[in-house]
Amino acid sequence: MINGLKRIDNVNCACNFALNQLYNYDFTMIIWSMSKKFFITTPIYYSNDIPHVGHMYSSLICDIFSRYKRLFGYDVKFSTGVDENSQKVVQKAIEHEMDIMDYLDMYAQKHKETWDNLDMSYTDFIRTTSEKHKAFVQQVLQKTYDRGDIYQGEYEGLYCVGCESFKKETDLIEKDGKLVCPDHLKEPERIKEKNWFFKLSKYQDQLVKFYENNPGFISPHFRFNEVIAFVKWGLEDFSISRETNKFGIPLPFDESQVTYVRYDALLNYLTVCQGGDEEFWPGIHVLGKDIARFHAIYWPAMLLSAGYQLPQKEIVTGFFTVDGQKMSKSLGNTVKPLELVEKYGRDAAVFYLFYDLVIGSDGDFSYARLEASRESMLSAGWGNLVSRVSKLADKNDISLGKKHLECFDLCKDDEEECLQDILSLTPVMIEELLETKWINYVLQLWYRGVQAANTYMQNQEPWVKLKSPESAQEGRQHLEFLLYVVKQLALISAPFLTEWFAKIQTILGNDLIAKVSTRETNEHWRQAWDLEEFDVTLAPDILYQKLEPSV
Ligand code: ME8
Repeated sequence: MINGLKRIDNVNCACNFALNQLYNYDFTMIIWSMSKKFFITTPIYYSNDIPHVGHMYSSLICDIFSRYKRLFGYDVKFSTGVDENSQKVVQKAIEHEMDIMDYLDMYAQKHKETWDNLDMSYTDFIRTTSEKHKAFVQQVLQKTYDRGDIYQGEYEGLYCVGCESFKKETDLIEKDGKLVCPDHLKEPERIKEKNWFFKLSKYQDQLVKFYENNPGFISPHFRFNEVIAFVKWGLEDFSISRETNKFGIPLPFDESQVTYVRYDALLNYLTVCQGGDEEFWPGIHVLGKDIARFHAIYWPAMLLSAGYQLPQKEIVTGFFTVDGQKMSKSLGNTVKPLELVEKYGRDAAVFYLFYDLVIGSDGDFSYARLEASRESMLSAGWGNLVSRVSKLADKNDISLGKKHLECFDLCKDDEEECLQDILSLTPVMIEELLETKWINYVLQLWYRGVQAANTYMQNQEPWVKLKSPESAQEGRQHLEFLLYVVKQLALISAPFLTEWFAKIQTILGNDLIAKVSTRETNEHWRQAWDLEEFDVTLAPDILYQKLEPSV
């Protein structure tokens, strides 16, 4: 027994890949479950363009966790937003001959529209030009200054606007005889100005101690090791203000300078908790590997200085290429979320991203694999199962779904045994799987269940049994059982296949199942999960239209 959570000791697990490593507990994750508040954040994205599929991926991780957590009874706060006090955003506005605030308003709106079209269940959308954020940042700056952790110095160095950070020559690569930023392939600007600095070096030992005491702080673990090695190598203080830029938040102790993205952006995570939501902090951050040091070193040090608790966990995602190439505007291969949704549907895009790409590793986004997974796994696998079961049951006037135990006993081959394991899961076990094994794993387990259910249907042939009076009763039992299986699989899929889950709610026509929502904390999902016998008023429908062949 761990803190009241039942260990899954007696699961008869035929499905090796699924459950046999549950004992590799990630204790920090389990600790989240003890509080009934759950707070998760995306990075705030630069508002100089519309979001691309990399942004969509980070945001979806938060969305899926949030939806599951609501089902498990948590009060969820999921925040996202835009990073606006940025030199590159200002430069873009000038290039477009637009007023800076008009430009920022336009992109904030486009970001919101993208997330709304993707049905993201965020609760907070922060803009760092908001008065609330500015006031909070100034308050933290003053606290940090009063502690003696901010001092004035002269900075001379190279600044990459694309990265919004200072660079050392050793960070650069050679291109056409010039030293350029490896990510933006542009020469950084040489800057000499008076800046205010944050005493990062003062926190080196405290950070190392914190990492040692919180081995689950960063996932995946190899990123954690990179961060620790970097900190042990020695930390340098970093500049938090700019003298020459005027777009940012004025320092309360020196109005001639503004603080900007490198300092203010991180504070967005606390701004959203001010004014009533303080108890949600500390939260969990999802972020890309490009900003891992920023989040895992600068941010905890800033919090230590200002006297706040450190984040619970940081989930660092890898980067993906597109059909083997770096995703970039100049190559014209940027994958736009709204185009994906329009062509393939939201749920097919989500399923592909989490079935094919492992959180934390670099991966390759492939249109061909997305199409294949949509057609063969979702359409021919899940869609076919729901459609065949509901049509056949409807045709034979079946109005009940039931967990017939005798049907369990018929599951003989390996695949069908996997179905038994999935049907034996409890909500607590699903929550543990999600937290220890993550979304990819739950998705894969779910898909094994879909395959197993199709195999069961194929082996038992209820449509044949229904035709003869001697076996008709057995045929009806199979269909009632399969309706129960469809219900359980649909409930597992509710947080990631949101559109299709809504369709299945209509197809099944049961009052309690119809009430399940992943957008608000409610008990209906647990109650629906526990239903072993339930009425249905079937309204069969097609889940997935076949895609037009691509040209
Ligand atoms: O860095 N593959 O904003 P940003 C996967 N404003 N994910 C990707 C990706 C790729 N190829 N490219 C980007 C910023 N991402 C700052 C953050 S937070 C306080 C400030 C994702 O618009 C990934 O999550 O450049 C990465 O961290 C984020 O987009 C960077 O977004």
